[in-house]
Amino acid sequence: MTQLSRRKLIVSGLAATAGVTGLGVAAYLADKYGLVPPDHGGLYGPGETLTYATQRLLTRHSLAREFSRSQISKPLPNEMPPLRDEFKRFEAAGFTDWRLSVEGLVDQPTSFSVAQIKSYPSRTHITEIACEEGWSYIAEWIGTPLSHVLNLVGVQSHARYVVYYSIDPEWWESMDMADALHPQTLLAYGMNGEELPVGFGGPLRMRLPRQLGYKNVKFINRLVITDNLKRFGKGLGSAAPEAGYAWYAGI
Ligand SMILES: Nc1nc2c(c(=O)[nH]1)N[C@H]1C(S)=C(S)[C@@H](COP(=O)(O)O)O[C@H]1N2
Ligand SMILES: [Mo]
Repeated sequence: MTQLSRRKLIVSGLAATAGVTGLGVAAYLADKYGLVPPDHGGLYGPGETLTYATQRLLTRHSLAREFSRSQISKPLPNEMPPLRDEFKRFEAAGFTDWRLSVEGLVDQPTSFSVAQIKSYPSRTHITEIACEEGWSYIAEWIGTPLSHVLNLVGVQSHARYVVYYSIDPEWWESMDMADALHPQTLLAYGMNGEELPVGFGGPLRMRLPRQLGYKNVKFINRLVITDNLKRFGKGLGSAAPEAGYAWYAGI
């Protein structure tokens, strides 16, 4: 079944349940469950709202597809050019000074070294990373579940989003708590059995296989937990919608 027809089916099912029809469903459900994405653009960002609301209601606990070792892509595409001087200084020191600061609606704002992150329980998964431009590859990722770090700092009960920043100021994103607490969402530090190469976001990268490539921000050094995305950037939830892409890029 195509994505679209599946979505139609879901919507008509939800419409029957809710006792309303058509696009009214999106507005009704989004309003009822607080599922309006930050880039909804008023009443008629119905496409964004519909995608986000239906995915959240129906697939909140589902896992991204995992693959077998034999399906890992080789050679890997898309190496990145080296970064700016600030990054190179961290790289030259083996990232011993790299910190991930976690702040906002948490009981204990904390700054973690990469070594600390690596000392926590890890998870691996062999998953596909898909760019919005159409290419993708499969790799084995290892990292600390984001949920583990959120538990350590004590996320407050009214928190709704995790905003995450790259050292590269153009790159920042946010995700809701359903994705932040999802077991496959990793603070990734390794790939295909090795240290995460700089080209793929080392020393630390957000890896959330249930969303498109651009949500998988590389070189992350800061997390801010919040209940409202309005005061971040242009208030659309991330840099992506500012450039015309959806805030919620679920796959
Ligand atoms: N800091 C940073 N993170 C980034 C990007 C970037 O240019 N800088 N590109 C994004 C995009 S558009 C995609 S598709 C993926 C690509 O991941 P890859 O390099 O592992 O292929 O990284 C995302 N994370
Ligand atoms: Mo991308």
